[in-house]
Formats: sequence, structure tokens, C-alpha cells
Amino acid sequence: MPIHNADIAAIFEEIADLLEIDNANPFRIRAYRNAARAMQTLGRDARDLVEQGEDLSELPGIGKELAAKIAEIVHTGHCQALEKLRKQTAPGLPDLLKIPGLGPKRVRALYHDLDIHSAEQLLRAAHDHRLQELPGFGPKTEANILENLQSHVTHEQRLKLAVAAQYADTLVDYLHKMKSVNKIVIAGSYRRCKETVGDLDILVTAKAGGPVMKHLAEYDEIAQVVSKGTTRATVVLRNQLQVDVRVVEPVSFGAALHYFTGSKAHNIAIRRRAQKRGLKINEYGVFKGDKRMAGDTEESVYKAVGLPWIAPELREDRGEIEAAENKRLPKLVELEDIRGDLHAHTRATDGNNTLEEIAKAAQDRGWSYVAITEHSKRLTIAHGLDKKRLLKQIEQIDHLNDKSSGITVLKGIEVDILEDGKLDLPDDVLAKLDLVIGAVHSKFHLSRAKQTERILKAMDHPHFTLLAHPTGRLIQQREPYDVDMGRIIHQASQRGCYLELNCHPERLDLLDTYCQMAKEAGVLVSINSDAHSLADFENLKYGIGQARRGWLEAKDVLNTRTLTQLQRLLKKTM
Ligand code: DGT
Ligand code: CA
Ligand code: CA
Repeated sequence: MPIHNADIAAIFEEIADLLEIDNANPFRIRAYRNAARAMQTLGRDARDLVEQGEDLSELPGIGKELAAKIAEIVHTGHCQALEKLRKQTAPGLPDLLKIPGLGPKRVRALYHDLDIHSAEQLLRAAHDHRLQELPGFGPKTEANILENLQSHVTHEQRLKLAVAAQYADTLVDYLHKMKSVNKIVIAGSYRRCKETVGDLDILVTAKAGGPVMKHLAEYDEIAQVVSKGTTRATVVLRNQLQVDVRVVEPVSFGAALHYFTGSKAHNIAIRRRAQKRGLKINEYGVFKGDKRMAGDTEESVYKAVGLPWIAPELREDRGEIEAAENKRLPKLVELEDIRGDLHAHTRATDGNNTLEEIAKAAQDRGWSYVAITEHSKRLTIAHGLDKKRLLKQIEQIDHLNDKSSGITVLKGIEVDILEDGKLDLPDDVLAKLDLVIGAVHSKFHLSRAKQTERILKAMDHPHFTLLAHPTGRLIQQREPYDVDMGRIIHQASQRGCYLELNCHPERLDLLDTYCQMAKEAGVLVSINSDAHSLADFENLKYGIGQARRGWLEAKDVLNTRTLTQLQRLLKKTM
């Protein structure tokens, strides 16, 4: 049974959560959280490392004990320490943790003070306003929990795109091992690069249907075969991800790909268009009466209804069909357009790598620049920089730039925006930097008016260049903070500063619709990895997907500029 890094990370996170509910030693809890993060950002399969006999305890954040646990999980699929903790924890509590806004500390309080150990009990208590009396809760938290409880039910089964990708990749590799298989494409929301996916829709072309489905059913990550015919099957993987597989004829491949890529709204609009032209369109092809007009490629399907091919990320029936009709489809940004990253952390704060390692990795990617933007002092858990340490880093970067060629390391900071809108470091040191990224890391629950004013005030600061993860949401974990994004985008256009699209798979923040708003207002978006380790640079592809969903072209993106152009744009704001 192949174990993915995400599986190991999930086990370590659960151990940390259960330890925290149990009020265990904070250092132990932190060690598991760090290990979970190390697994997510490893960049290679831990399974391969274990099988090749490599010493995992040499990885950052992994000691001997954790290395042994990783090996145990790879070999057995289980972790005894977790099983033991689960037995010790009141049943129901782990489920409560899955509700956004409820961390282990709150779950512990709910259990100890109100004897709550199920979502139903929690719902009742929130309705009766019994939560707000608990220390650390209050009426706002209670309202948030109530809201999250309701939306929790609707997206609990969806997986984040980057997590689904790990399972999708191995399954596709497995299916490719079959000689009779030709093409394999994952359609659906996955192909449209949605932030989360409900299930995977896989299309296969193959000589004959039978053996493919048999091969699929033998995949050892399957928990359940829901249905299995000769041309279609539905299975559920161990992690509860449902996979629909269809074998299609080459003549129908384009039509099937179009149909199963969706979105449903886009399909319906295209079908209506076909009907107006006296055509019938379905997953087998485009037909006039009984005559097949198109269907082997997606291009042929679009052509039959008088349109150019439309990129999957645009297919939401949000104006893409009109744009195609009027030959105004955007030429969407691609990974290759990116010339550098404007948000990375080093070992000086909570990153894993040295300055030199980051510079080298950026250069190896063919980039011209990379910005180092550590946290500022207020963020103590990340060991944020004060003025003195930042000045020291500025010197180090100058020194590095003096001796290296081919890559420029830009000097930056991810400075906290304080509750009153002030920045967390003095002006004289900010003035020495190439860019100043402002970020909200606290007081997420201010009123809309206050939160908006806070950010607008920060953006007014003479040295402010870029707003980090503008809505603060964590996918399926934390709702965006309540803020008037229209005013923020307007302010950015007036002030000549920029918005970040943070590519961390849990953030993907700027949201797609705000990307569109920024583009319309002429505000450039910077697609940033927020790397804490070298493997995080890989996350740029998810940010690119999100940017494409937001209709962004290379010209709408700040870090597609050459170094000289970028420096000019950054100076304008300082
Ligand atoms: P998901 O799985 O919830 O993340 O989202 P999708 O978009 O992958 O949806 P899914 O898996 O239910 O269906 C895959 C595609 O199949 C969908 O994007 C469009 C197409 N489809 C499904 N049901 C219908 C339908 O009733 N009418 C049309 N025209 N297309 C449909
Ligand atoms: Ca799907
Ligand atoms: Ca499906």
C-alpha cells in the first residue's frame, strides 16, 4: 500500500491535535507540527527515501524518533502512537477538530467545561448561546462557529487540489503501466484547477475496455469498488476520494474531455449554443441528425459551435463564451512567464534554507531574481526579525549579490500590519529595502469597517509595496476576514502598489474573482510561493492555476517583468 507524504503529514497533524487536546508538553506538540510541515514540503516521496535506506533524521525538523515513525508508517500504513492516543481521547473529539475555527485548545475547553463531544451538541450549545460564556470564546466566536458548522457540512468531503494531486499522480502512473492504455487525462474540477475537488474524473483511451477496469479494480489504494462495467467504473480510495474512470473511443475523446471537464454551467451554455445551430452535443460528439460533425479533439467541438478553444480554467460560464465569440479571450499567464519569486523565508526566521540555497534554487529555475521577505518581530512564533537582525540580513544579501552573478536577491520583509494599521518596523529600516510586503497575521475578526481601514492605512505607508495573502483565508479552515476588497483594490491602483497571489496550497489567496477585479483596475498581481523550503517553489503551479481562473495574463502579473522593469515598478511605490 503506497504511502504519500500527505498521509504521513496527516498522521503527524492528528497526533499533534490529540496531544494538544490532552494538554501535553507544547514542545512535543510543536515537534509533530513541524514534522507534518516537513513532510508536506519535502519535495520527494518519503516512501522512496525509506525504501532507499536514507537517514531521515537528517531532514530538517525530523529527529530519530520521528524518523522511526515515518519508517513505521511507510511499512505498515499505521502509527501505533496515534492508535494509542485515539483510544485515550473521548470519541467525537477528533471529528470536532475538523470544524473550521475549532482548534485543539477550543475543543478541549468545550469538552472539559460543557461536556461537548459531537457536532450536534455543539450546534445546540451555540444556538442556546452557551459557548460565549466560555473563557476565550465570546459572542463573535460563537457566531463564527455556528456559521462554520453550517458550511462545514457542505465542503467536508472535498480535497484541496494539491492533496488530490498526490493521489491522482500515483493513480495515473499506475494506469499508465497497462500496455493497452493510450491517453489518460484527469478532467472535471481538477483540470479546471479549482481550489478543491469533490472527485476525480479520469478519461482513458484504450484498445478494449475490459482489462483496464480489471487493472483499476486491483489498485491497492482502493477502499471500495462502487460500480464496475466495461467502460466505466467508480471507486473510492482509502482517503475517501472518489474516482470515476471512463474508457472512451478516440473519435469521442475530445467530446468526452469537454463534457467531463465542465463546468456544468459552461457545458449547458455550450449545449444551448449548439442547439441554436441545429446541432446536438453530448459526451460522444457533436451531431447533426445522425451525422457526426466533431468530437475527436476539444478544438473540433468548439469549432463546431463557432468558437476557438477555451482554456479549462475559464470554463465557468462567467463571460468566457462571449469573450471567445468576440475574439477577446485572454492569453493566460503560464509558469514559464514567471521570472522570479517575491516572497521567501530563510532559516533566519521560520524557513528551512539558507540565503545561498534559496538564491541557487532560484537561479536553477532560470529566474532573474528572488526576494527574501522574512516575518517581522511581532510574529514571535516565527522568530520574526527586529531592526537589528534585518539590518544584518540586508548586509548579508548585499554581500551575496556582490559575489554572485546571474541572479539578484532582492531585500524585502513581510512586515506585520498592526491593529492600528501601522507597520511593525521603523521607517528608516524599511527605506533600505527593495520591497515591503505588508501582512495581516492577527485580529482576524475586526469589523469590516475597521479591518478595511487598518489595511488601507498600511497601504498608505510610503514604503508599502505589496499586500500579502489579501483575504487571509485558509481553504476549509478559516474564512476570509471581513474586508472591502473593492476599496483595497482601488487604493492599490491609486497608490501604485500591488497585491499578492499567495501560492501556498492552503491559501491560494488572492481569490479568482479578486484577480479579475485587480486586472480590471490595472493593479498588478504578484504570484508568490511564500516558500519556507525549496520544495515550496513547486507550489507556484497552483498559483498559476488560480491566476488563470482569474483571467490573468502575463502582463497583469508583477513577477513576469524583467529585473530592470520590476525595480522601476517597485521604486514607484517606495
Ligand atoms: P467536483 O467534482 O464537485 O469538484 O466538480 P466537477 O466539476 O468535477 O463535477 P463532477 O465530478 O460532478 O462532474 C464532472 C463534469 O461532468 C462536470 O464538471 C460537468 C459534467 N457534468 C456532470 N453533470 C452534468 C450535467 O448534468 N450536465 C452537464 N451538461 N454536464 C454535467
Ligand atoms: Ca469531479
Ligand atoms: Ca465525477
